[in-house]
Amino acid sequence: MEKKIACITGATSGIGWATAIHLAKAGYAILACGRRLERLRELAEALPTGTPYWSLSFDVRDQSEVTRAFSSLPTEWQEIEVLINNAGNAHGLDTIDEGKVEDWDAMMDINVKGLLYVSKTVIPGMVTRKSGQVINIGSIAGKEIYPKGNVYCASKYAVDALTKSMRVDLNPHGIKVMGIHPGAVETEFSLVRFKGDADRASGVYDGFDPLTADDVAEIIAFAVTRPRHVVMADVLLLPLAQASATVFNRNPS
Ligand code: NDP
Ligand code: 8X3
Repeated sequence: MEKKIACITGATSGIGWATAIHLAKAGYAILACGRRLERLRELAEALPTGTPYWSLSFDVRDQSEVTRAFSSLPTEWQEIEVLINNAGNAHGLDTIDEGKVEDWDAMMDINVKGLLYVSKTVIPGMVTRKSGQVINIGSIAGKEIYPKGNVYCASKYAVDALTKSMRVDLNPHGIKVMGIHPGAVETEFSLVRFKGDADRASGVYDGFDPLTADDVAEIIAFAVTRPRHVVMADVLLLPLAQASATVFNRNPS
C-alpha cells in the first residue's frame, strides 16, 4: 500500500464516520470497522474518489471475532499506521441503584474491553515496525463524573487510564499515543443511550450548539498529521456553551 493506513473503529456513524472522511482527505488509506455492513458500504461511497478502502465488520466485544477480522486482512492492508479507538457508546442513564446490569456490561465490554481487544491485535505490528499512532476517544465523562453517568464515566475514566498507560508502555518503541476527550457531540450517541427514544435524545442538545462529529474529526486529523516529534497527548474539546460535565449555558439571551 502506497498510502499509510488508518484504522478507525466505530466508523459507521458519528465521530468515526467523520474521521474516516477527514483522514482520507489527509491522504490516508481507510480501514473502517463497525458492525453495520450497509453503513460500511455507504462509507466507501462517501470517501473522496480514489481513497483506498477496506472494511471489517465485527463486534468489538468478541475477542475471537476481533482477531479473526484482522487476520482476514490482505497483506497490503496489514501495516496499520494509525489506530483510532473510537467505537463506544453510553447505554442508559440511571442512578447506581437503578442501573441495569446489561447496560453496565455493554459499556464495560465495548468501551473498555473492546478497545483493549482491538489494541492487542493492532499494536504489536506497530511495535515491530517502531512506528504508529494510537488515538483513544475518551470523553469529558472520563475527566469528571456527572449524576447518573456512573458506569459510562467509569468506562471513560478507564479509557483515560489506558491512554496514559499505553503512552508509557509504548514510549520505548516510538509510538504516539493520544487521548481526545469531547464534551457534547450530536451524533447517534444519545439515541443509543436512550434506546431509540428520538425526542429524549434530541432534548440533550436543546438550547445550545453542540459539537458536530465533523468538529471532532477535524481535531483528530490535525493530531494525526502533526510532525513526528509532536504529540497532542490529552485534548479536552468542548462546545462554547459547555463549561464542565454539568454546566451548560442553554438559551442564552
Ligand atoms: P455513535 O453512536 O454515532 O457511534 C458509535 C460507533 O461505535 C458506531 O459506529 C458503532 O458502530 C460503534 N460501536 C458501538 N458498539 C459497537 C460494538 N459492540 N462493536 C463494534 N462497534 C461498535 O456515537 P459517537 O460517534 O458520538 O461516539 C463515538 C465515540 O465518541 C464513543 O467512544 C463515545 O463514547 C465517544 N464520545 C461521544 C460523545 C458524544 O457526545 N457524542 C462525547 C464524548 C465521547 P456499529 O453500531 O455499526 O457497530
Ligand atoms: C459523551 C458526553 O457528557 O454525555 O461522552 O457523557 S456525555
